[in-house]
Amino acid sequence: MLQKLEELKKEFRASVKDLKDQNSLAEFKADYLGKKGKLNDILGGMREASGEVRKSVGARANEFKQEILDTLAAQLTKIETAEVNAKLKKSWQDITLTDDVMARGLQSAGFHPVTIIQREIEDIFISMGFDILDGPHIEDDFHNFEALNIPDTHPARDMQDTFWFADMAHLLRTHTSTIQIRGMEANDPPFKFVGPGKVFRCEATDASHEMAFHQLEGMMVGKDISVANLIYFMKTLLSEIFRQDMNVRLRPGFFPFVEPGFELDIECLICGGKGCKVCKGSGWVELLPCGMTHPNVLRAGGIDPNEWNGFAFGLGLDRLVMMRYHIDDIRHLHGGDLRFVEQFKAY
Ligand code: FA5
Repeated sequence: MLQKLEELKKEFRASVKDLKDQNSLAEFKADYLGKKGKLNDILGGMREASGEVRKSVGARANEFKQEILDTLAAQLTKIETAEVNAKLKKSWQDITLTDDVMARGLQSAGFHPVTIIQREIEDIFISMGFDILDGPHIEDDFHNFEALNIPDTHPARDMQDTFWFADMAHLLRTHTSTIQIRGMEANDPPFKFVGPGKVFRCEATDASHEMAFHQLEGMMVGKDISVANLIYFMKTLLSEIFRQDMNVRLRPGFFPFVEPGFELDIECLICGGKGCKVCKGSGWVELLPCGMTHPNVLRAGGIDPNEWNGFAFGLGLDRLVMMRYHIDDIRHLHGGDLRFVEQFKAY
């Protein structure tokens, strides 16, 4: 048995070097160590052997088994390394050569048109002494509705289709008017600020409606603020942004958080007022709802309405961007098509 074992060892050592891939390695292992393999074949005679022989053959056989396992493991590493090297050799790249992308040159990143216009508007308001405020996307009922004079039972809640969280106490803010409340909570009057940001509504999309879009809120609180102040700031904003004569119209608008409330529309610049899918054939685009802050809202923000008053507005930022760049479908703005966004590099 010992002699057979030695012969098998020799045979193993001679042939293991020739194994070139993982499959033949696995077959080889089964051939030597499998149930019906060569080693067991030799050890089959152990039953009839004396205790002394069993002991010495058993010990040698175990050593040999370990040698087989170690050698195959080392061989496997060799084969794997050779396979990886072969792959690398095939797919190597000369990075000193120009490929298609490199030949076109590195592309410099630009700004999204909503960001461009948002920053321009922020600059306009900063130059008029306004602060810039922010607010959370996830809001509570109080900041989105209650404090804005929209109690639980108020029909105006249906005007804005809301994404509620399962607890029915939190929601994705439906408008940036939440920033009015946060601004009042954080500041003592007099103050004036604008607050841009994303808002969310559960509504069907079309050429001028998105589910996630941008607004820019504005609020001014002081002594004896009037509608004339409000109109002055709205006019300044529009003339700075469009730098052209604009046809605008002011009409009454209902929002529970302002009294009186207005809708400031601009003549549609896509069709020049003739009527198109953006303005739904009316020739006018709803852009800038605004009004004088309702006393209940000031009270909810901790401000005494007998001493202070103010105005607020909520600009539809995406629609302003569409008018400024003559974009005829709001869905281009958030479609993620780089060819679209790349056209707006400036800021
Ligand atoms: C509001 O959200 C009020 N919070 C605005 C406000 C603020 C009024 C302060 C008074 C004082 P409204 O739901 O109309 O109002 O939205 C304001 C603007 O956002 C609209 O004029 C429009 O330009 C834009 N807008 C509304 N819904 C969408 C939409 N689905 N997609 C894109 N823009 C929209």
